[in-house]
Amino acid sequence: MSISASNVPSLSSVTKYIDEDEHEKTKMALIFDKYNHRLATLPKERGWITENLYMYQGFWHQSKRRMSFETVMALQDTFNACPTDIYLATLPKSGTTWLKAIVFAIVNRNRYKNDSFPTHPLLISNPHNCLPFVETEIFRNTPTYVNDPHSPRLFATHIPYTSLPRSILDSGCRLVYLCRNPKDVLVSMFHFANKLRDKSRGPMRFEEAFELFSKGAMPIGPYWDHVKSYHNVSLKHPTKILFLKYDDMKVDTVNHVKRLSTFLGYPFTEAENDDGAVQEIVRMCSFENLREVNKHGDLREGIPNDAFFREGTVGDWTNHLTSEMSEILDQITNEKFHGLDILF
Ligand code: PAP
Repeated sequence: MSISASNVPSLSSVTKYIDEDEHEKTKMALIFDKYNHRLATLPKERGWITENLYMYQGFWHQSKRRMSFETVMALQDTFNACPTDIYLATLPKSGTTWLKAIVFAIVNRNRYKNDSFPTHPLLISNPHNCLPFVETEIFRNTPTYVNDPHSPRLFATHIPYTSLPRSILDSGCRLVYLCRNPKDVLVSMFHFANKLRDKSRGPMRFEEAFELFSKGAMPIGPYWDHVKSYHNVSLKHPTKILFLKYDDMKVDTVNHVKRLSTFLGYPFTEAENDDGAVQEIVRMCSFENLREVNKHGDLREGIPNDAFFREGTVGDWTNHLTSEMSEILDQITNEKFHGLDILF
């Protein structure tokens, strides 16, 4: 399968979206049917949002969802990367939405330079619509916003490095990895799961989330293995893989936007620096601004736009974890990240 970049974003006719929805449903059904027989062979664990998680290639995945082991298998079998692609990789709840917004804004800044409020895509739509996941794009007929044919294709992914489609690994394209303090990831995932979980299962208790997280069983976890999979390669290929931390980005967003723009090959000119172009991107992609834009509507069935904007802070874990829970996670993190320069 090859996913090509679409042209100018247009909020076109309703008919197109109805067709697109039908196309997606059919394609999802085909992919699930093709790979679902593997389910019986995979280790199983209690799920956060869906009933179960299944271990594929050392990581826990949902089944029959856009983010699922079936999707990973389909991508591994069919996805064609281009050397000019840019990938943003994260474990869920590590700042994906924020990073998508920033990278979309950096790469497309000249394209929307003269647009007045509110025509910039980030001022009218969820960052997830502006920069798609490969996992969701695989089902689409016409790719979402993306870029013009002269820009690189921008994709995000939650897939661990070791399970990425071969063509991404071989293409030599650039990749940004963003990680976040495990305790804040746990808290963020806990709230997200309770928003999206099937009501018949009742709310998840924090103690249960903690227990599952600690043993690695969260969607696309274990947390530590996911982070390490990208950290290892970022050390070997620093010009191709940029390893960032949400916590650092919150402290100094301006310098991170500059660093990202240089890494991606879109450095700010002196004139742009003088004009405050960096600060403008920081402001547009701020938690407060994106939350305001996304306070209504749904991203897709059952996922409200506002589910991606909760607190947007560092350290909310102190309001959820007991000191004993905190110590247990510290101990696991120290062991798993021993000798690595990954500190929070
Ligand atoms: P995803 O992987 O499912 O797309 P992701 O965007 O990684 O989710 O995580 C959402 C978290 O990022 C939320 O954290 P919280 O639950 O601790 O609040 C959300 O608030 C935070 N977030 C979203 N947008 C921003 C932003 N612009 N700046 C900082 N944090 C943000």
